[in-house]
Amino acid sequence: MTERNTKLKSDIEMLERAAEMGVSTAFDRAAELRPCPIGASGACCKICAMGPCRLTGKGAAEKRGVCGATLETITARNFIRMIAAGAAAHSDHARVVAEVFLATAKGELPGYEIRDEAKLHMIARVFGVPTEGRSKRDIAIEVGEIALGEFGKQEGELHFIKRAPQRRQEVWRRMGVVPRGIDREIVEIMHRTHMGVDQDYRNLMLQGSRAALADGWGGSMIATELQDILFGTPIPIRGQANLGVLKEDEVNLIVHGHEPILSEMVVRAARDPELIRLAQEKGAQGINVAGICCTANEVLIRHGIPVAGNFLQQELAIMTGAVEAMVVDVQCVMQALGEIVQCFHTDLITTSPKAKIPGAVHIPFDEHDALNTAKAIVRHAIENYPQRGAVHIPEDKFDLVAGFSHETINYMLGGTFRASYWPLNDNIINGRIRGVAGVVGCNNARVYHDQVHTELVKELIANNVLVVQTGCAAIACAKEGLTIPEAAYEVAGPGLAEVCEAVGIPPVLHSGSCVDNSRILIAASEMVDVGRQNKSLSLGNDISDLPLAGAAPEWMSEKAISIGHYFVTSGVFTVFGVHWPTIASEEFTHFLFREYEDLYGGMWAFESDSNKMAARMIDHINRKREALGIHVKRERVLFDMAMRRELEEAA
Ligand code: SF4
Ligand code: MSK
Repeated sequence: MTERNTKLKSDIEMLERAAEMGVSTAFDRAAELRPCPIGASGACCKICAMGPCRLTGKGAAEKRGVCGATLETITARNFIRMIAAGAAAHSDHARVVAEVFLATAKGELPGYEIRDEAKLHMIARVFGVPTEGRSKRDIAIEVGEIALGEFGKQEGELHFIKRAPQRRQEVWRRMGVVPRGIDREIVEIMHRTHMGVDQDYRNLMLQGSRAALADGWGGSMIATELQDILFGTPIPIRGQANLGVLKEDEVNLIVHGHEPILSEMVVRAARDPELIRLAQEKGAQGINVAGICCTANEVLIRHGIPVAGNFLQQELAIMTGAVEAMVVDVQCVMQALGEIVQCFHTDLITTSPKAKIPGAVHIPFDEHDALNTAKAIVRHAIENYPQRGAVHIPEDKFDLVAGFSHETINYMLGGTFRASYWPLNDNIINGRIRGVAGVVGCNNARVYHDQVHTELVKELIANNVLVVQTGCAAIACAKEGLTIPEAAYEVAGPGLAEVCEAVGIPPVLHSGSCVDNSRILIAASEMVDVGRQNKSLSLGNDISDLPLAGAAPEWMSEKAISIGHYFVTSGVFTVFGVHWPTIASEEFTHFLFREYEDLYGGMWAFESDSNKMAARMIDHINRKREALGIHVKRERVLFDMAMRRELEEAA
């Protein structure tokens, strides 16, 4: 086997098996199929039949498409179409959650329930829904109706915009980018980028920003909050990650995709005593549910379900020969799975009317009969167990701790009675923690699997930067042992290690799935709010004042561009790896990389090398510290467990 883009032992074992069997994986196809340099740079326009127009070569900046479109217009149109697709994916996921939420509130979906009443009340307050003396049902119905209304709203502002710091809201209003309704902003991108409409890159980017904000502070946030109310707000939970979580003597059922509406029910169905008995009758010891991609994160943070792998391991999980069924819904599911399963007894089960794959068995997921549909899926997997052939499961699996929702971080830092971010601000001000970084996003077969994530994160925590993670990035670091408290002593800098030890958290906090990036927005807003309440703990008046940076080192999906852009537009310096999709236009790229900071306080950057990426993020954090006047370490007593107890006793 020639070298492939991975150094992970378990990947290599599976790739060797694939080579022996003549099975092609994304690692092989990436080696065989060169990416198109024109498309990758954003210089190709194919939005009308006079094209595709490719503005390449020397003097490309002076060239025009057949219609006269410039390189700036073409790169900007391509870029905001990525935002539209990413925002649509997150938001269509959120719409399903809102529909299920509302139907649950009305008592129409017996399998689901309103679990987190405290969060229901909190969201009701944000929506302006009265709670006093009202039943849970009535409050939930009104919350559900408002949430669902956010998608088709034509005027006004999205409700969750109010959760951002006042100063940030003013920036958005000044720029005219406050989203009106989620669907409207996505549709308007598709209209503006149609042939012959908006041909001014600055104007195109206003709509790109509005749609990205409709994702982060709209669709994604609605998905996160309503999922928490339905399935429980995550608290720290132990788990394991990597292909080694698959079991040789149990029925292995993998859940893959994004929406917990399905996976929650599969997890519940797999615990059904009757089905466990059936599995035993078929010769298995039990039923092992494991996850891939963001569905894995959803069931990990709420149930501790093991993670079989991240994006680039979906095919490798099938290659073990130990998977009876892989059940998928939407997003990040490779079409190749439909072919690979033909070499094994594994069934690929699609469940969404929006996502069918040749080679898969389709079992439509019916929310009205959710548990029974999930049981049918589990039964299908069990029936498949006796068909298993030769199995090879890599041994490697790693312990992890996940479930750091914004509420949990609040509680862990501040304690029961005074849950607050103020100890975090305090430790940033006293210099023990240099700043905070959100490292998120996908894997990409064009770079070494997980390596940019893990190297970047190790460098950041060694420099006392607390890292918050979601998505496949979080799984990458879990597999490197960075999401357990012990990582603080082994890898983190002394200041961060001290705080982690005092509070009892890992230096890398796994916060959930891709839609849960909205948790990072709320955490950042809270850090600003703490300073509003207590000036001595102030880290500025806006998210853009915080010593905070973001990165998606191995991004591949359009959702990552939407996420990156809502972070930038929210005031966060954000670095992406792999390649930069507008690089063909110096002028447009300069707009995103430089001028955006003047407009929004946050800007984009590109860096493929993990060390240089870390250096740029740390430089940015240092600049913010300097602007806040906290760059010189101020000696303060560490807010430790004893002090927390004292505070709680006094409260
Ligand atoms: Fe070419 Fe203009 Fe058509 Fe794009 S819109 S394909 S640049 S003619
Ligand atoms: S699953 S979007 S590969 S993070 Fe959310 Fe992973 Fe990226 Fe999909």
